[in-house]
Order: sequence, then C-alpha cells, then structure tokens
Amino acid sequence: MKSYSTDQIRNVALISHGGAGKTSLAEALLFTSGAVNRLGKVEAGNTVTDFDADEIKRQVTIGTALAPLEWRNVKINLLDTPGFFDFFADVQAALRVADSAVVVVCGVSGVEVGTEKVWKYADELNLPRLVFINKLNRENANFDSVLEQLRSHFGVRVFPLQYPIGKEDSFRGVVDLVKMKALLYEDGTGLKVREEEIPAELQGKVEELREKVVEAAAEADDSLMEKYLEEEALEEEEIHKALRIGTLEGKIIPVLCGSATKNLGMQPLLDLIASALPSPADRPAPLGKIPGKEDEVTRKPSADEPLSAFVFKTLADPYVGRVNYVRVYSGVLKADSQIYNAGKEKAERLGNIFFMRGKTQIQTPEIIPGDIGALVKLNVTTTGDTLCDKAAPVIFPPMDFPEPVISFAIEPKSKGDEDKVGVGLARFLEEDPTFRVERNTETKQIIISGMGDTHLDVIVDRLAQRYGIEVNLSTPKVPYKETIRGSSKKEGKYKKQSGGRGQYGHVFLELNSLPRGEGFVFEDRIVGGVVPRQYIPAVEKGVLEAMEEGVLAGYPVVDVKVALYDGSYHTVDSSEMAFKIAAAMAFRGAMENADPVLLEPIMDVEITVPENFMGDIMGDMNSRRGRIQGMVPGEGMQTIKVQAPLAEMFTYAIDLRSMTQGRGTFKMKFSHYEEVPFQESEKIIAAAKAAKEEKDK
Ligand SMILES: Nc1nc2c(ncn2[C@@H]2O[C@H](COP(=O)(O)OP(=O)(O)OP(=O)(O)O)[C@@H](O)[C@H]2O)c(=O)[nH]1
Ligand SMILES: [Mg+2]
Repeated sequence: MKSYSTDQIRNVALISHGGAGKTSLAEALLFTSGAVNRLGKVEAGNTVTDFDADEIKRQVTIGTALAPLEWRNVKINLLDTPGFFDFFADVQAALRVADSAVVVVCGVSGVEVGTEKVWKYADELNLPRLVFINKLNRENANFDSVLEQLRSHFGVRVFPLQYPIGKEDSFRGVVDLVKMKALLYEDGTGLKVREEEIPAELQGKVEELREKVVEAAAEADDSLMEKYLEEEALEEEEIHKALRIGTLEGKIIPVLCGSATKNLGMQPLLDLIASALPSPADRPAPLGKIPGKEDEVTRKPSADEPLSAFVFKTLADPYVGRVNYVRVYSGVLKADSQIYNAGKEKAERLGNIFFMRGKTQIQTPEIIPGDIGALVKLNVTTTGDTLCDKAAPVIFPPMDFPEPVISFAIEPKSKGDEDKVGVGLARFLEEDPTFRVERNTETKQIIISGMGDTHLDVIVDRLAQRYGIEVNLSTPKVPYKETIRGSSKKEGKYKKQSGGRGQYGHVFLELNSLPRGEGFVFEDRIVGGVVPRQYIPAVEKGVLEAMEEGVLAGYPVVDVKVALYDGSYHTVDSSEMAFKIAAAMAFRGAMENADPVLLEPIMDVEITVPENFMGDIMGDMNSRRGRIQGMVPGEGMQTIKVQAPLAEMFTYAIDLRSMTQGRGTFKMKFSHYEEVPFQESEKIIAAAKAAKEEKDK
C-alpha cells in the first residue's frame, strides 16, 4: 500500500439494520477499487470481511472487520459492522474510531428498526454520514418510497444525489444529479461506467430533484447563496464543495443508490466518500486524561505530537494469538518500537505492525495519525486501552458498552472438561466486552451472560470449533433462600454412651426472624456454664452448617437470629463434635416450627420502549409477577421501572425483542430478596423433593 497523509484518510463505518448489505457493499467497494480481484459473496462464504467461521456458517457479520482500499489518492478504511442487535457493541467500537458512516438501507425493506438504532447512535456522536440505498435490483425495490421513508424518519436534510435508471431486474444505472448525466453499467462486472445523456422519460423527475440539490448546496455554502438567488447556474465543482461543507456539518445527508451484489454504483460512492466525507483532520481531536491528573488534553492528528492510539477491538485468535485493532490519534506508530499502555502502566514491545484487510495482514512500517491498523503479540493490552509515548502518557475514555441482558448456565457434555471450558471462556472475555462469565457460589453453576441468545449460541459454537469442547446451555437455577417468619424453641441432644468413649452434646435454641438482609445473628445466653465456654463456638458452627441447607427445599437459610439459652454437658463424653451435631439437630427442628418460607431474588428492571408498546409491556409484566414502580417519559419513548422476580426474567431479552420488534431495551440489577408466593413456593419445594429423591436413588 502507498503511504498517505492524514488528510487523505477516510475512516468510514458501514452501518445498518441486519442484512441490508454492508458486507456485500464492502466487498463491491474493495473489488471496484482493485483491492481484491474477485467479488466474493456472503452466500458463498468468501467475502473479505465475513471471514470468521461462524460468520460464514450463519451468513451474518458477528464482528467488525477492517477493509482498507485505495481510491484516487485517498485511503478509505471501511469498517464493516454487524447489523444483528446482539453484536451492537462492535458497532459502537467501529463508530468510536470512524470519522463518518455510510448508512446502508435495503431498497425493499426501507427504514427498519436497526436503521433507526444506528442512526440515533451516529447522531449522538455527531457523525457525518451518507446513505446508500442498496438492492435496487431486487424485486419490489422502490427508490422513491425508501427515500420518502428516509426523509420522514430523519428529516429533509436527507438529499438524493442520484436517481436510479431501470427497475428490479432491469436496474442498470443511475442519474448523477450533480453532473446531470446518466451513468450506465452494461458489461455485468460493474467495473465499466458509460456516461450518457439522461433518458427522456426521467427528465422531469430528475430536474425536480436536481433543484433540491442545488438549493441545499446553496444553503450549505454561504458563498453560493447570492449566486443561487440571482438564479445563476452553479458549477459542478461549487456544488461538490458545498455538499462537502453541508455533509461535514451534518446539514446535508446525501443519498446514493445501487446494488452491492451487482457491483453497480460503486464508483460514485467511492468518489463521494473521498470528496464529501471527513478526513481525521476534519474531526474534533479527542480529549484524553493525563494519568493521575484531572486536566484534559487533546491530541491533534499530527506526526509531531507524541504518540497516542486507542484500541477499539481485540481478537483472540486461537492460531494467530491476540490481535489488537488500533486507531492512531497523534504521533506515528512505528514497527519494532516500545510503546506504553497508560491505563495498565505497562510498556509493550511492538514487532511487526499491520493493516488488516479482513483476516489478511498487510505489513507496514508505520501507522500515521488518523489511520487504523493492527498490533499483534501484546502482553496486557485489550479493548478500550490507550497506547502512547511513555514520556507523554494519556488515557482516552474507554467505551461504554451495554450490560449483558441474558444468562444461561453452561456445562460441558463430558465430565472432566470443566477446566477446558473455563480456559476457553476466559479467551472470549478478552475479545468480547459484552460477554461475562461468573461462577454462582450458591447454585454452583457457571453462568455466561451476553446480549442475546444468538450471542451466546456463537460462544457455544466457538467453544466447539476453537477448543473442541461440547457444552450444554440451560436456564440458570434461581438462587432461592429460606428463612422463617415466626419463632420457636427446640432442644437438640446428641448422646451416644455405649462402649468406649461416648458422645454428649445438649442444647436449647431459640429462633427468631430478622429483618430482610440482616443475615445471621448468634446470641449466647448461657448462664452458669451449663454449656461450657469452649463448646459455644461449636454450637454456632453447627447452626451455620445446618443453615447451608434449609428444611424446605435445601436452600441456604438467611435472616435468622439464633439464641443458645440452655443445655447440658458431660465431663468426659462432651466434645465439640457432639455439640455441633446437637446444635444442627436443634436448628432444623426449630426451623420447621418457625413458619419457614422460601425467598427469591427480586430484580430492579428498567424497560425503555416506544410509547405504543406500553400496554403490552405492562400486561406482560403482570404475568411475570412484576410490580410497576414508576414511569419516566422520554422523547417518544417511555421508561418503565419494575420490580420482578429473577425467576421470571431469564428469557426477557428474547421476549422483549419479539414484543417490540427489537425497539425495546432493558436493564436489570439485583434489588433484594422477598418471600415467594405460596403457589410458586409449593412448586419449588416439590421440584426440590423430586430432585433429591432422584439423587438418593
Ligand atoms: N439482490 C440483492 N441482494 C443483495 C444485495 N446486497 C446484498 N444482498 C444480499 O443480502 C443478504 C445480506 O447481505 P450482507 O452483505 O450479508 O448484509 P449485511 O448488512 O452485511 O448483513 P449483517 O452483517 O448480518 O447485518 C445476502 O444474501 C446478500 O447476497 C443487492 O444489491 N441485491
Ligand atoms: Mg455483514
């Protein structure tokens, strides 16, 4: 690859609803620019950016991939992002380092939930963007209606710069509304464009649209306004300059169209990316913190500034090892150099450094400010880290990824694979910021959590593929607990005095319930040494051991106060062991008489949905034993605060998505334990009994 300067770089994320054609578009752009000499297909599993085995199998993008290409003196770093909601973290990562985006919209489905979602996110980042209406060769594709949808969703700043020629099967080119020429594709490769006069039947339509483009250009560039008002014709150059100004400011969002799989419409798209989308130098320099100081610093995209680079994605490749994708913000990142990980306070040694095109490593001596590349074999560095010059350390803010929303218990199919599962999962943690693994100490299960069932399915597939481990997923066990509502007293006596040294322990315990969350209190009310001092800790220990398995369903017991108020001993036969056993017996007996109940974890849930889904959400929450705590209105959205039992919430991520077609989101965190209602409780106790009998068989 040639060397470029910062103003010749375009970091462009391809974003869309799932399946609009981002990967196919990246492929077509690579092919048209000559970066690859074959147009791969998603269906054939041979695209540059969907290179992962799981992506090929599922024919969807799972992780953001890089695709640099060269076009007329500009280096365009495409970032092909996933459209599937489960993998949204990778969209976030891509948009963090992109300077602009191409929003791909399907010419048949038009604006979809995912389009709105990525658009909103790009808005939050003030990201200049353009729209590509794809799949115009498909049956029922309709440019006019999709444009209409775009304008009604995203406002009148959305302007077409093209109009398609021919429909569906006969879609064969576009009218360039700036040049006012027809661009025709006739040889089937998409590589040759023939310029022609605009077909007569489109003339009327095209002039109407052109008028709007000129108007928008005049509005974007003050220097053109006067000329425009005096009804002087604007030059092509002037319009392009104005479009660039308008696009960078976000006042204009140009719309182009074509077909990725037909490789139709790629040259104008590449031209517009080069001419209208920003270089790193056009974007605000990022703010970072100097470690240990409060002051913020900016790092300008200049080779003279000290080095700073941000790691936006880590791949834990089982063969290549760890690959860190970085964007350099300032200074020049050089191969075979020392760099400093400011957050982790560790120096790292660089060997070879690369540009990545899909999985292909293209070696480079350096990565200049604004460019994106990959580093291998770093020891401590992962996603979210800042790399810099040790003499001028800086830390850029890490990314704010969403918390996982769905959990499953994971178990190897063959016993003995537990350790291997642990090692494999730890690898995924390195590369996936929205994946979590946790060992639940109460249920003894390993719980994996992620952004949706597909996300976790992919993890399962990868465990098999990369590490040869087969696992089962199941709904996690609820960590129920047991407690008492009443109080009671009970005697416990353990006595064995036949032959040899005997055993003698004897206690009286009183149980009282404690307020929720108080745990356990032990009270020693022995007077006159009826239970000798040295045995009292054994009594407490016996109680604690008995509390590990309650009398109802074997769950841990909480929120009880246990008082030892009487007992007796034997000078020879008493022992710590005997007192422990006596205490456990007394505890169990007392608990049975103290109105024992099951407790279940209650979660604080915050659900955000468009207003029209409110009714469904509330009805559904009712059936999940949820209690509405409040509502906070937002822009067209409502946030509903609910408390609901964990037992009812395991599949909520999936259900909410299907209830709201993916528009709803939720957050959940543990709140407190609460009594399980009688009917539910009966079921849980019966299930525990059955499980125990099964085990004892
Ligand atoms: N007819 C037609 N099909 C297309 C076109 N572009 C993409 N497709 C098909 O649409 C499907 C999805 O294309 P992808 O390129 O994987 O879409 P994507 O946006 O990358 O999908 P995700 O990464 O899963 O979000 C594939 O079957 C493509 O062959 C097009 O221009 N015309
Ligand atoms: Mg894709």
